[in-house]
Amino acid sequence: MSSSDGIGRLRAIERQFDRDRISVADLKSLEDIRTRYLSRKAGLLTLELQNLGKLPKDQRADFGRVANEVKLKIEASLDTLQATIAEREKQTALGREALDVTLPGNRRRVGHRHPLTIIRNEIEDIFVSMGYTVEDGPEVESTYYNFDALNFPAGHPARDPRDTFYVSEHMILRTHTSPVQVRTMEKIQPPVRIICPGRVFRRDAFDPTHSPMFHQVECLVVDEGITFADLKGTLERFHKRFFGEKTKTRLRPSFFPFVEPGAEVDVSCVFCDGSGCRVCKGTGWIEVMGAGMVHPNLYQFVNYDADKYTGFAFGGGIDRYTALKYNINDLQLFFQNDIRFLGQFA
Ligand code: 2NM
Repeated sequence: MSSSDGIGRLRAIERQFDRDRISVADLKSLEDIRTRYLSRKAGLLTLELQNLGKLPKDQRADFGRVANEVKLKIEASLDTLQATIAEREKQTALGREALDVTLPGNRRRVGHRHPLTIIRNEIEDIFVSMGYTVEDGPEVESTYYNFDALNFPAGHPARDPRDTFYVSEHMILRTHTSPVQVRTMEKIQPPVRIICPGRVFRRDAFDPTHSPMFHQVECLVVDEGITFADLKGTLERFHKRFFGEKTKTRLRPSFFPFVEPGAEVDVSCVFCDGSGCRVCKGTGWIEVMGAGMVHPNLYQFVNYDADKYTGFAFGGGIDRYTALKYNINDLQLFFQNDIRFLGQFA
Protein backbone atom coordinates (compact mmCIF):
# COMPACT_ATOMS: atom_id res chain seq x y z
CA MET A 1 0.00 0.00 0.00
CA SER A 2 1.37 3.38 -0.95
CA SER A 3 1.19 6.63 0.98
CA SER A 4 -0.63 8.32 -1.87
CA ASP A 5 -3.38 5.63 -1.76
CA GLY A 6 -3.59 6.17 1.95
CA ILE A 7 -3.77 9.94 1.62
CA GLY A 8 -6.34 9.51 -1.14
CA ARG A 9 -8.51 7.48 1.22
CA LEU A 10 -8.07 10.12 3.92
CA ARG A 11 -9.24 12.78 1.46
CA ALA A 12 -12.18 10.54 0.45
CA ILE A 13 -13.15 10.27 4.15
CA GLU A 14 -12.86 14.03 4.42
CA ARG A 15 -15.19 14.54 1.43
CA GLN A 16 -17.59 11.90 2.70
CA PHE A 17 -17.68 13.72 6.06
CA ASP A 18 -18.45 17.00 4.33
CA ARG A 19 -21.48 15.38 2.69
CA ASP A 20 -22.62 13.54 5.83
CA ARG A 21 -22.54 16.55 8.11
CA ILE A 22 -25.09 18.37 5.95
CA SER A 23 -27.81 15.97 7.11
CA VAL A 24 -26.99 16.45 10.81
CA ALA A 25 -30.06 18.07 12.26
CA ASP A 26 -29.91 17.46 16.02
CA LEU A 27 -27.54 16.52 18.82
CA LYS A 28 -28.45 12.85 18.48
CA SER A 29 -27.41 12.56 14.80
CA LEU A 30 -24.36 14.69 15.62
CA GLU A 31 -23.17 12.06 18.13
CA ASP A 32 -23.88 9.33 15.53
CA ILE A 33 -21.64 10.98 12.97
CA ARG A 34 -18.93 11.69 15.57
CA THR A 35 -18.92 7.99 16.44
CA ARG A 36 -18.87 6.95 12.78
CA TYR A 37 -15.73 8.95 12.03
CA LEU A 38 -13.84 9.24 15.30
CA SER A 39 -14.84 6.32 17.56
CA ARG A 40 -11.70 4.85 19.21
CA LYS A 41 -12.64 1.31 18.13
CA ALA A 42 -14.33 1.56 14.73
CA GLY A 43 -14.23 5.18 13.56
CA LEU A 44 -13.50 5.47 9.84
CA LEU A 45 -10.50 7.71 10.56
CA THR A 46 -9.31 5.52 13.45
CA LEU A 47 -9.30 2.49 11.16
CA GLU A 48 -7.14 4.37 8.63
CA LEU A 49 -4.66 5.36 11.33
CA GLN A 50 -4.30 1.73 12.32
CA ASN A 51 -2.72 1.24 8.88
CA LEU A 52 0.06 3.70 9.69
CA GLY A 53 2.47 0.98 10.79
CA LYS A 54 2.06 -0.91 7.52
CA LEU A 55 3.36 2.01 5.45
CA PRO A 56 6.97 2.34 4.37
CA LYS A 57 8.84 4.47 6.90
CA ASP A 58 9.44 7.40 4.53
CA GLN A 59 5.70 7.77 3.83
CA ARG A 60 4.52 7.66 7.42
CA ALA A 61 5.18 11.33 8.14
CA ASP A 62 3.08 12.60 5.20
CA PHE A 63 0.23 10.20 5.93
CA GLY A 64 0.32 11.05 9.61
CA ARG A 65 0.27 14.79 8.92
CA VAL A 66 -2.73 14.53 6.58
CA ALA A 67 -4.52 12.13 8.91
CA ASN A 68 -4.04 14.54 11.79
CA GLU A 69 -5.14 17.45 9.63
CA VAL A 70 -8.34 15.62 8.60
CA LYS A 71 -9.00 14.57 12.18
CA LEU A 72 -8.62 18.13 13.46
CA LYS A 73 -10.83 19.43 10.67
CA ILE A 74 -13.56 16.88 11.45
CA GLU A 75 -13.32 17.60 15.18
CA ALA A 76 -13.48 21.34 14.62
CA SER A 77 -16.38 20.95 12.23
CA LEU A 78 -18.28 18.77 14.70
CA ASP A 79 -17.65 21.25 17.52
CA THR A 80 -18.96 24.13 15.43
CA LEU A 81 -21.95 22.06 14.41
CA GLN A 82 -22.60 21.11 18.01
CA ALA A 83 -22.56 24.75 19.12
CA THR A 84 -24.91 25.74 16.26
CA ILE A 85 -27.39 22.94 16.97
CA ALA A 86 -27.32 23.56 20.73
CA GLU A 87 -28.04 27.25 20.18
CA ARG A 88 -30.84 26.46 17.73
CA GLU A 89 -32.43 23.97 20.13
CA LYS A 90 -32.19 26.52 22.93
CA GLN A 91 -33.89 29.16 20.79
CA THR A 92 -36.63 26.69 19.81
CA ALA A 93 -37.22 25.86 23.48
CA LEU A 94 -37.33 29.55 24.42
CA GLY A 95 -39.80 30.23 21.64
CA ARG A 96 -42.00 27.35 22.71
CA GLU A 97 -41.93 28.32 26.40
CA ALA A 98 -42.16 32.06 25.93
CA LEU A 99 -44.94 33.98 27.70
CA ASP A 100 -46.62 36.86 25.90
CA VAL A 101 -46.82 39.31 28.76
CA THR A 102 -48.92 41.66 26.61
CA LEU A 103 -51.86 39.19 26.42
CA PRO A 104 -54.87 40.31 28.46
CA GLY A 105 -55.11 38.48 31.79
CA ASN A 106 -58.02 36.50 33.15
CA ARG A 107 -60.24 38.95 34.97
CA ARG A 108 -60.89 37.87 38.52
CA ARG A 109 -64.56 38.11 39.48
CA VAL A 110 -65.03 39.73 42.83
CA GLY A 111 -68.18 39.68 44.90
CA HIS A 112 -70.55 42.60 45.16
CA ARG A 113 -73.43 43.71 47.29
CA HIS A 114 -77.02 42.78 46.49
CA PRO A 115 -78.93 45.81 45.13
CA LEU A 116 -81.32 45.64 48.10
CA THR A 117 -78.31 45.80 50.46
CA ILE A 118 -76.88 48.79 48.59
CA ILE A 119 -80.17 50.68 48.94
CA ARG A 120 -80.71 49.65 52.57
CA ASN A 121 -77.22 50.98 53.38
CA GLU A 122 -77.99 54.21 51.51
CA ILE A 123 -81.25 54.68 53.43
CA GLU A 124 -79.53 53.89 56.73
CA ASP A 125 -76.77 56.41 55.96
CA ILE A 126 -79.31 59.18 55.32
CA PHE A 127 -81.15 58.58 58.59
CA VAL A 128 -77.98 58.04 60.63
CA SER A 129 -76.73 61.41 59.35
CA MET A 130 -79.95 62.92 60.74
CA GLY A 131 -79.30 61.44 64.21
CA TYR A 132 -81.29 58.18 64.02
CA THR A 133 -80.07 54.80 65.20
CA VAL A 134 -80.72 51.51 63.39
CA GLU A 135 -82.59 48.79 65.30
CA ASP A 136 -83.50 45.24 64.47
CA GLY A 137 -85.53 42.44 66.04
CA PRO A 138 -86.85 38.92 65.49
CA GLU A 139 -88.37 37.80 62.19
CA VAL A 140 -90.41 35.13 64.00
CA GLU A 141 -92.60 37.35 66.17
CA SER A 142 -95.51 37.05 68.59
CA THR A 143 -98.98 38.19 67.59
CA TYR A 144 -98.74 40.51 70.59
CA TYR A 145 -95.87 42.58 69.16
CA ASN A 146 -96.99 42.25 65.53
CA PHE A 147 -100.71 43.11 66.08
CA ASP A 148 -102.05 43.64 69.64
CA ALA A 149 -99.53 46.26 70.82
CA LEU A 150 -99.95 48.04 67.45
CA ASN A 151 -103.66 48.64 67.98
CA PHE A 152 -104.86 46.01 65.50
CA PRO A 153 -108.31 45.00 66.79
CA ALA A 154 -109.24 41.33 67.25
CA GLY A 155 -110.56 40.02 63.94
CA HIS A 156 -108.59 42.51 61.83
CA PRO A 157 -108.15 40.96 58.36
CA ALA A 158 -104.33 41.21 58.53
CA ARG A 159 -104.45 38.58 61.30
CA ASP A 160 -106.08 36.03 58.96
CA PRO A 161 -103.92 32.93 58.33
CA ARG A 162 -104.62 33.44 54.64
CA ASP A 163 -102.60 36.67 54.83
CA THR A 164 -100.08 35.92 57.58
CA PHE A 165 -97.72 32.93 58.05
CA TYR A 166 -98.53 31.34 61.41
CA VAL A 167 -95.82 29.30 63.13
CA SER A 168 -98.12 28.45 66.05
CA GLU A 169 -101.25 29.96 67.61
CA HIS A 170 -99.48 33.09 68.85
CA MET A 171 -96.27 33.07 66.77
CA ILE A 172 -95.99 34.31 63.19
CA LEU A 173 -93.51 35.55 60.62
CA ARG A 174 -93.66 39.32 61.19
CA THR A 175 -95.76 41.14 58.57
CA HIS A 176 -93.97 44.46 59.13
CA THR A 177 -91.00 45.74 61.14
CA SER A 178 -93.21 47.77 63.50
CA PRO A 179 -92.86 45.19 66.32
CA VAL A 180 -89.21 46.26 66.56
CA GLN A 181 -90.44 49.75 67.34
CA VAL A 182 -92.72 48.49 70.09
CA ARG A 183 -89.82 46.49 71.56
CA THR A 184 -87.58 49.57 71.42
CA MET A 185 -90.17 51.77 73.15
CA GLU A 186 -90.46 49.11 75.89
CA LYS A 187 -86.73 49.41 76.47
CA ILE A 188 -86.11 53.16 76.36
CA GLN A 189 -87.99 56.34 77.25
CA PRO A 190 -88.22 59.23 74.73
CA PRO A 191 -86.59 60.86 72.91
CA VAL A 192 -86.75 58.02 70.36
CA ARG A 193 -85.34 58.36 66.84
CA ILE A 194 -84.94 54.99 65.16
CA ILE A 195 -85.29 53.22 61.85
CA CYS A 196 -85.94 49.50 61.54
CA PRO A 197 -84.98 47.87 58.26
CA GLY A 198 -85.59 44.15 57.71
CA ARG A 199 -87.35 41.23 56.08
CA VAL A 200 -91.11 40.87 56.39
CA PHE A 201 -93.49 38.13 55.28
CA ARG A 202 -96.98 38.09 53.82
CA ARG A 203 -98.88 35.31 52.09
CA ASP A 204 -98.80 36.82 48.61
CA ALA A 205 -98.07 34.96 45.38
CA PHE A 206 -95.04 36.06 43.39
CA ASP A 207 -95.76 38.54 40.60
CA PRO A 208 -93.82 41.55 39.28
CA THR A 209 -94.97 43.73 42.21
CA HIS A 210 -95.49 41.16 45.02
CA SER A 211 -93.36 38.66 46.89
CA PRO A 212 -94.19 36.58 50.03
CA MET A 213 -90.94 37.93 51.51
CA PHE A 214 -89.89 41.53 51.02
CA HIS A 215 -88.03 44.28 52.85
CA GLN A 216 -89.30 47.24 54.82
CA VAL A 217 -87.78 50.17 56.52
CA GLU A 218 -89.85 51.86 59.19
CA CYS A 219 -89.09 55.03 61.07
CA LEU A 220 -90.23 56.14 64.51
CA VAL A 221 -89.76 59.45 66.32
CA VAL A 222 -91.24 60.12 69.78
CA ASP A 223 -90.48 63.18 71.86
CA GLU A 224 -92.17 66.18 73.46
CA GLY A 225 -93.75 68.46 70.89
CA ILE A 226 -93.41 66.27 67.77
CA THR A 227 -95.96 67.38 65.16
CA PHE A 228 -97.29 66.43 61.75
CA ALA A 229 -95.01 69.14 60.32
CA ASP A 230 -91.99 67.22 61.65
CA LEU A 231 -93.29 64.15 59.83
CA LYS A 232 -93.75 66.01 56.58
CA GLY A 233 -90.37 67.73 56.81
CA THR A 234 -88.60 64.45 57.56
CA LEU A 235 -90.23 62.69 54.60
CA GLU A 236 -89.42 65.60 52.32
CA ARG A 237 -85.77 65.72 53.41
CA PHE A 238 -85.36 61.96 53.07
CA HIS A 239 -86.84 61.85 49.56
CA LYS A 240 -84.75 64.77 48.34
CA ARG A 241 -81.63 63.06 49.68
CA PHE A 242 -82.62 59.70 48.19
CA PHE A 243 -84.12 60.60 44.80
CA GLY A 244 -82.60 64.05 44.22
CA GLU A 245 -83.24 67.61 45.41
CA LYS A 246 -85.99 68.31 42.86
CA THR A 247 -88.19 65.54 44.34
CA LYS A 248 -91.52 66.61 45.84
CA THR A 249 -93.37 64.73 48.57
CA ARG A 250 -97.17 64.74 49.04
CA LEU A 251 -99.42 63.28 51.74
CA ARG A 252 -102.97 61.95 51.24
CA PRO A 253 -105.29 61.00 54.12
CA SER A 254 -105.39 57.28 54.84
CA PHE A 255 -105.86 54.81 57.67
CA PHE A 256 -103.54 52.46 59.55
CA PRO A 257 -104.46 51.02 62.98
CA PHE A 258 -101.21 52.24 64.63
CA VAL A 259 -101.46 55.91 63.60
CA GLU A 260 -103.93 58.77 63.83
CA PRO A 261 -104.10 60.65 61.58
CA GLY A 262 -102.65 58.41 58.90
CA ALA A 263 -101.48 59.21 55.38
CA GLU A 264 -100.24 57.69 52.13
CA VAL A 265 -96.97 59.22 50.95
CA ASP A 266 -96.34 59.97 47.27
CA VAL A 267 -93.20 61.32 45.58
CA SER A 268 -93.15 63.20 42.29
CA CYS A 269 -92.51 60.61 39.58
CA VAL A 270 -88.77 59.85 39.42
CA PHE A 271 -89.07 58.93 35.73
CA CYS A 272 -90.97 61.95 34.33
CA ASP A 273 -90.35 64.51 37.11
CA GLY A 274 -94.12 64.73 37.61
CA SER A 275 -95.24 65.48 34.08
CA GLY A 276 -96.96 62.10 33.69
CA CYS A 277 -95.71 58.84 32.15
CA ARG A 278 -96.49 55.15 31.97
CA VAL A 279 -94.87 54.34 35.34
CA CYS A 280 -96.96 56.93 37.25
CA LYS A 281 -99.94 56.18 34.99
CA GLY A 282 -100.07 59.81 33.94
CA THR A 283 -100.58 61.11 37.49
CA GLY A 284 -97.04 62.48 38.01
CA TRP A 285 -96.95 60.81 41.48
CA ILE A 286 -95.75 57.45 42.80
CA GLU A 287 -96.93 56.01 46.12
CA VAL A 288 -93.97 54.93 48.25
CA MET A 289 -94.94 54.86 51.95
CA GLY A 290 -97.52 54.88 54.67
CA ALA A 291 -97.17 57.32 57.55
CA GLY A 292 -98.92 59.03 60.43
CA MET A 293 -98.81 60.29 64.02
CA VAL A 294 -98.34 57.43 66.48
CA HIS A 295 -101.75 56.40 67.86
CA PRO A 296 -101.98 57.32 71.57
CA ASN A 297 -103.24 53.79 72.31
CA LEU A 298 -99.72 52.49 71.57
CA TYR A 299 -98.26 54.49 74.48
CA GLN A 300 -100.36 52.51 76.97
CA PHE A 301 -98.64 49.27 75.83
CA VAL A 302 -95.13 50.65 76.31
CA ASN A 303 -95.69 52.80 79.43
CA TYR A 304 -95.13 56.16 77.76
CA ASP A 305 -96.95 59.22 79.11
CA ALA A 306 -99.46 59.92 76.31
CA ASP A 307 -100.10 63.44 77.68
CA LYS A 308 -96.40 64.33 77.48
CA TYR A 309 -95.22 62.71 74.24
CA THR A 310 -96.25 62.66 70.63
CA GLY A 311 -94.59 60.96 67.72
CA PHE A 312 -94.64 60.12 64.06
CA ALA A 313 -93.95 56.91 62.18
CA PHE A 314 -93.71 55.82 58.59
CA GLY A 315 -92.78 52.76 56.62
CA GLY A 316 -91.96 51.79 53.06
CA GLY A 317 -90.68 48.90 51.00
CA ILE A 318 -86.92 48.74 50.38
CA ASP A 319 -87.62 46.54 47.33
CA ARG A 320 -89.80 49.24 45.84
CA TYR A 321 -87.31 52.02 46.57
CA THR A 322 -84.62 49.89 44.93
CA ALA A 323 -86.79 49.21 41.88
CA LEU A 324 -87.50 52.94 41.50
CA LYS A 325 -83.86 53.95 41.94
CA TYR A 326 -82.54 51.38 39.45
CA ASN A 327 -85.52 51.35 37.06
CA ILE A 328 -86.32 47.67 37.69
CA ASN A 329 -89.81 46.57 36.68
CA ASP A 330 -89.96 43.12 38.31
CA LEU A 331 -89.33 42.53 42.04
CA GLN A 332 -88.84 38.81 41.39
CA LEU A 333 -85.41 39.65 39.94
CA PHE A 334 -84.22 40.42 43.49
CA PHE A 335 -84.84 36.86 44.63
CA GLN A 336 -83.92 34.73 41.60
CA ASN A 337 -80.19 35.16 42.27
CA ASP A 338 -79.21 35.47 38.63
CA ILE A 339 -75.63 36.74 38.86
CA ARG A 340 -76.02 38.55 35.50
CA PHE A 341 -78.73 40.71 37.10
CA LEU A 342 -77.21 41.05 40.57
CA GLY A 343 -73.75 41.99 39.23
CA GLN A 344 -74.98 45.21 37.60
CA PHE A 345 -75.27 47.28 40.78
CA ALA A 346 -71.89 46.91 42.47
C1 2NM B 1 -96.51 52.35 58.07
C2 2NM B 1 -97.49 53.31 57.93
C3 2NM B 1 -97.83 54.08 59.07
C4 2NM B 1 -95.61 52.58 61.60
C5 2NM B 1 -96.07 52.82 62.85
C6 2NM B 1 -95.16 52.35 63.71
C7 2NM B 1 -95.20 52.37 65.17
F1 2NM B 1 -94.91 51.17 65.66
F2 2NM B 1 -94.28 53.18 65.63
F3 2NM B 1 -96.38 52.77 65.57
N1 2NM B 1 -94.20 51.81 63.01
N2 2NM B 1 -94.46 51.94 61.71
C8 2NM B 1 -96.23 52.86 60.32
C9 2NM B 1 -97.17 53.84 60.26
C10 2NM B 1 -95.89 52.13 59.26
O1 2NM B 1 -96.10 51.53 57.03
C11 2NM B 1 -96.94 51.35 55.96
